[in-house]
Amino acid sequence: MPRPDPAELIEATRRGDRAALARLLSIIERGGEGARSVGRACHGLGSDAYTVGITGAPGAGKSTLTSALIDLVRARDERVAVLAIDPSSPFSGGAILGDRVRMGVHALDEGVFIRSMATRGHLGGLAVAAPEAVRVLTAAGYPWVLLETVGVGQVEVDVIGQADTTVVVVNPGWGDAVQANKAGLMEIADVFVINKADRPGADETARDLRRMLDMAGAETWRPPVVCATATSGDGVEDVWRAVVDHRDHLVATGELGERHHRRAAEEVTRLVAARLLDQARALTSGPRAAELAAAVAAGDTDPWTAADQLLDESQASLGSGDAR
Ligand SMILES: Nc1nc2c(ncn2[C@@H]2O[C@H](COP(=O)(O)OP(=O)(O)O)[C@@H](O)[C@H]2O)c(=O)[nH]1
Ligand SMILES: [Mg+2]
Repeated sequence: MPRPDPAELIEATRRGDRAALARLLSIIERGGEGARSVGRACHGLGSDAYTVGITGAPGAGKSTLTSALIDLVRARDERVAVLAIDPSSPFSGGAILGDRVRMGVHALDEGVFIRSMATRGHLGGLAVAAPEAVRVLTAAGYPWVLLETVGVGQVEVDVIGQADTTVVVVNPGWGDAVQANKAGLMEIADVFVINKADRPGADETARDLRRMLDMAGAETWRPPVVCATATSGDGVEDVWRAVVDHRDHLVATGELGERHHRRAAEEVTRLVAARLLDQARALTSGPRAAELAAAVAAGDTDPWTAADQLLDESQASLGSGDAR
């Protein structure tokens, strides 16, 4: 198969070619120069998709809720894309496979695009890839992008922090609320959903959560706590209404623009950090680095001096025009 030209793929994507869209996302996932050129070419195409992050512990019902939300958005005749983000497991991961099966009901709907994304294999890879993927989906004309991710670690919190509205899904029982708090999800939640409200204890959990929010103090937006049963669809309308209310709030207060500005700054920072890390790896893998490491090991010099020396020498060679 000939190597696809990103510009052609983007054009095809904008005509509604889903296979081309899938290929663009694969390029994004692989990272490197290919991802960069796709990102550049997509930038500024289409009006921004509104991104809704859906996070919570494994098994909380994120995929089921996402699927129910897709139904709702489709009933309003709007198109929607879903990125199921799994930083830990490759495509063979059981959870993602399960999601595919569950979301299979939407597979034949042209207005729905569902994609799983795995890590690029390096720290922060997904945090870099996610906004690029959203950019591609924006170019493809999806007004809504749902990001499903397990809210367990810093990478996940970073990814979800890029959503316009973040929905944190917990289940009845005090443990979940405490867990969400510990995982740092409390600060990033714009909407709380107590899913599996068909089980006992949902009202108590809602009360506990509201109390925790009260203690968190005054913000311009107080995250609503919504009870839902994703499997039956009960309360899913309320979840979507809370999301739309939050969006309206962000627009009315100008916060949406501020969030975009902050995210743009963070994206630039991440890109700079990634480049510098590449440079650091190159710098520390050469013969000179090995020589200095040997000197540190032998006790002839200390690691700080060695690092300074390596950096100074690379600066000097940059100055003399040796390197790029
Ligand atoms: N009783 C009940 N079970 C639910 C509800 N929502 C999801 N589940 C079940 O919980 C399990 C995990 O759901 P899933 O959507 O895969 O969770 P995820 O890991 O957060 O994506 C599945 O067996 C679902 O059928 C609900 O509202 N009530
Ligand atoms: Mg899931």
